Amino acid sequence: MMSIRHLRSWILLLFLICTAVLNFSLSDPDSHLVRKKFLMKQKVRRMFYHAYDNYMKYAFPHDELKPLTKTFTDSLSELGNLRLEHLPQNYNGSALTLIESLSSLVILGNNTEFVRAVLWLSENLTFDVDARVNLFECNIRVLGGLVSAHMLATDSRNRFSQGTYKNQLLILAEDLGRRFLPAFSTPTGLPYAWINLKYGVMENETTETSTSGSGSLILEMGALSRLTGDPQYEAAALRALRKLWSLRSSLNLLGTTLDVVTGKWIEYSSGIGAGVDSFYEYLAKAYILFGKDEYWRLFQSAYVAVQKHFRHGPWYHEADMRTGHATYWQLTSLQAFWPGLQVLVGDVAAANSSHREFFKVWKKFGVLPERYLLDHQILHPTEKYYPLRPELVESTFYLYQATKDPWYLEVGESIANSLNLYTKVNGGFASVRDVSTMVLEDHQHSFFLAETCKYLYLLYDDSFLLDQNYIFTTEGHPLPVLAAWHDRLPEVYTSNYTFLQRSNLVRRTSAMSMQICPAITVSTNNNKKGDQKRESLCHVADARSDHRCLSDEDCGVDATSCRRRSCSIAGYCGLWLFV
Ligand code: DMJ
Repeated sequence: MMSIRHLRSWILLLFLICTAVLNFSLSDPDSHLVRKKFLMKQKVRRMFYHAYDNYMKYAFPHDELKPLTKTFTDSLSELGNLRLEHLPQNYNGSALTLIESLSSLVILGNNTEFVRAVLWLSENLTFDVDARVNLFECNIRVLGGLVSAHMLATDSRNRFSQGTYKNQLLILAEDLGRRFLPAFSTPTGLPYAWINLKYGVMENETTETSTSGSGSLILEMGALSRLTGDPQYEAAALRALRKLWSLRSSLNLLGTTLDVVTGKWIEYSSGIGAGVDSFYEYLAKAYILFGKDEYWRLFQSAYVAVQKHFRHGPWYHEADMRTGHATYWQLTSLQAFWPGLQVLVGDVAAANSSHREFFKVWKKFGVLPERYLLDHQILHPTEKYYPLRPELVESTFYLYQATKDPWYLEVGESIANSLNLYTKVNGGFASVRDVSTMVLEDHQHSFFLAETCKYLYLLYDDSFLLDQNYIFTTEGHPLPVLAAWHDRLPEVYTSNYTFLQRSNLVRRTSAMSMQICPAITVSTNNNKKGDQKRESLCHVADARSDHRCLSDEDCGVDATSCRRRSCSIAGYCGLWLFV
């Protein structure tokens, strides 16, 4: 038996060792970072469960939580339905927030709850409901949520006990996908924006749709086709995307809204925000997921046109697709996803400079207002709200993946602190109705769980990304990049892998690193010596090799910051006259 004196000495020794270890770790910047990440990850985990548990308690199986009154809203038919038309009579929700939470539960490592949720959905979810829904919203939230969760349920990690999972989520996803198809029966192949899940396209349905609504369905519908072996979903989405691209202007710009029957543009002004955003995003991500050169070509032309015509320093204004002339000088909170997309294509410097400006506006108000008038530096008179959107933290996550600059961890911390300070209430997280007063609104949007919390968490713990490369849909649902789905894997990515040797295991530092496009070599002539290295996709080389120019158009875009190059009076391309 150990004497009391001996025990005391052991305790003292243990105490001294712990203090020494703690002192050492506090003075070591690396372990300071590890500790910070750990604490932040715990904080974000608490945020997610505060939102999730309250949803499950007060709203499930309805669509979304009303956190102030601790009730629910069956909002699937309200998404994108600003005038709240044709709301269903007998619709009791589709557990929207639960579907949106599935992939986040996996990323947070909660397989037990994931399995419970999947089994509940398998037994209870039906799409045979008389509800008119927005095709785009239903695609990114419900179809995307189901397809992604199906892939997570069937990956090598065996989350289910033997035989319990029998592709139930895929069966539900296919049922939903089939209900989408009548929307595509238009003369142009562009889908109607609205579809009744039970009855198809309704009589006298509006023929107006948006660029993002009709042109960014390819990830979810493509994945559905690959998983089911039924090509019609991918074919419908691709046909719509090609048609949309064929309607671009001579400047390679698209408008915001158009008619699905005539294919005529309705709103010629557009930017990178509402109504257009995910169109660009899906061209790049479709290339990453499926490896088709066509997506890359389209993306490259579209991206360069955006950089040329919308970009003004770190900001992006809106412009008329026909002339490229600026229309609205506004920051919209949806635009904040753009730096994240830029990271994916290697344009990190430009991403960083825009991200900093968005964050300045976040700091100014405490959250990001929906619309901010850049020319007057004031809030838009009516769109002063912040509905818990994820875009800024999404870009912060991508930038941290690309740079590992700890400053982005601080940005994430500041975002999390604001969310806790201004939007956390007893019954969940509430949207902000007016960022100038911080008056709240009784709504916790499902994307808060699908995206905001997920990207915040991944910023501090990206272990989910270590063994598998994923792309995230526009709603934050991960889809694995698989050689079997990809036209060019593995050779297209192998040279860019970053490896880390860890106890005999060769692992990538992060699977996201595979997606960052390296400098691209462009052949300027048949002779190899003429090859030029471009810093990124953003760089448009001078049209003429002697750098002489007749107009600004001849001068391309500078890669480092994507500044537009201009033609001097003397007829030479240069940055000294950039706009
Ligand atoms: C989400 O539904 C998606 O991120 C979509 O692409 C844009 N809007 C919301 C979040 O703000």
